Amino acid sequence: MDKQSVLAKLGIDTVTEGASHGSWLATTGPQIVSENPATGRPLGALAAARRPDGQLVLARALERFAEWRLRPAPRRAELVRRLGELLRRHQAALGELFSVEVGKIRSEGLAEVQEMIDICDFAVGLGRQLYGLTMPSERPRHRMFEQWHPLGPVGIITAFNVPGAVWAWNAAIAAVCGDVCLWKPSPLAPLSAVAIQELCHQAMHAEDADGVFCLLVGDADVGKWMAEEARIPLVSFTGSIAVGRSVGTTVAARLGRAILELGGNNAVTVLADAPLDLAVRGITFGAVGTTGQRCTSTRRVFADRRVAGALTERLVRAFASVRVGDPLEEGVLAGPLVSARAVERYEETLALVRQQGGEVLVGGQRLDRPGHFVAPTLVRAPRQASFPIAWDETFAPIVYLFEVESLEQALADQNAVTQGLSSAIFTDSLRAAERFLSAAGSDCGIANVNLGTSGAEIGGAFGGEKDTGGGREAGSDAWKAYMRRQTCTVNWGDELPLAQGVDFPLD
Ligand code: UN1
Repeated sequence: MDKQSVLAKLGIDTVTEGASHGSWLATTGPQIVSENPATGRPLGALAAARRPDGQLVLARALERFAEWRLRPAPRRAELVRRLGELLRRHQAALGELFSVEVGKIRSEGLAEVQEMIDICDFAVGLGRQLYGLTMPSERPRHRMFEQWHPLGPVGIITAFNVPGAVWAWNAAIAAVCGDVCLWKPSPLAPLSAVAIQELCHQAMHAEDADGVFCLLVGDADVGKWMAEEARIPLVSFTGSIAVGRSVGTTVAARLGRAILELGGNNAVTVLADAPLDLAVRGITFGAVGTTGQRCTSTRRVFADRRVAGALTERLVRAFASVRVGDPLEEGVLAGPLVSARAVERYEETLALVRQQGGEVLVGGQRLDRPGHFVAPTLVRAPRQASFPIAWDETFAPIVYLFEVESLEQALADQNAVTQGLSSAIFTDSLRAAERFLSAAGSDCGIANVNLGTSGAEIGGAFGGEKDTGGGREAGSDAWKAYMRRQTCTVNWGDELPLAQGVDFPLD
């Protein structure tokens, strides 16, 4: 698929600028080149935004915020509904652009746009559900309640692997909550961000809402500025644990808020009574989907020794049957990794796997063709305690298969790592499933029974514990992070009774 035709379908002639507050700004930073990972060839280039561009965009966003926060939430939601409509209209073209720019297969590109549409729909409904509670006051003739107000500009920093949906989880909710957004996408996916920003312009301009959605395509320094900038009360960061730790501490030092969605090291436990068909499909999709580059991708499998042999055999067959190739080609299930560096990391990881006693059962090498292709890889691993490589997340389709004696051992090993994003168990035992979901079970933000670790729906709150950062985005009550809570008490009587019965006589 030629880039020109994908962008043309989205109504974009040329891409040159990397920043927008509703209109494009002439940025002057170094060139950011977007590359098609399936060919290694450039797709386009634009001038990066720098700190001064950020300052300018923030100033305009703050002006918009002063007005936007006073529009009724259902009216704000109406504009998010329009954005959802535009995403529906351009679903195929935008999905293709995701495929061309980051290498996900067509179905996953389309699904990502679907996820953006879904969160817009969710946010539209939320526009009439930003509920606060009313509490009984202990004082006579007093009314006590809480209300939720818009927070201000939200900094959204996203990763290459989900070039649109993670922005949408944050931006659609933030906009309905009355906030304005400054988005720094991954420099590996700038064209996708530009295309989405263009749709934002179309949704917002006619209703005089430019500046609700702003874009800053820049390098790490722009992200650092967002973390430091006191006028950005909330920074939502998706990326590595190392960078997230630095963003989190920088934001905390100025007493700002951060939503951190960092690395996972997601495990599937397969018990002896597991429905094996489901387990094989769930593990294979979890490992190979998005070429192993989701934060929810399956990295570790703990198989009860009674079923390990049969499971291994079936996984070897499933992995070997996965067609790797051009992500837009029919029948291909795994596209390329995102960059040459990602292929190097895959190879470095496999060298350590072999050094540490892992046995590659299928895959284990890069493919001899242009672009950044690698084979989905299944590794038979020794005990996790003596296999340190399994404690780190490698963003590639590599799965470690461990044999365990019991559910207890699987749980202990699953939870032993520092990350805590997603987890799953395959079993027909109600008691085992409930044990897994109990307070003494999986310690992850996501815990599934008889389905894999990846592919969460937007209706739930998404995020994880421990080094995954503790943030929650998307559905459930994640919206509360994007607003400020105000507790209010109104005295409608003629006296001033004090709480807790304090007596304070004044003549
Ligand atoms: C991510 O990789 O950062 O649950 C998010 C999933 C997707 C989101 C992935 N809905 O796999």
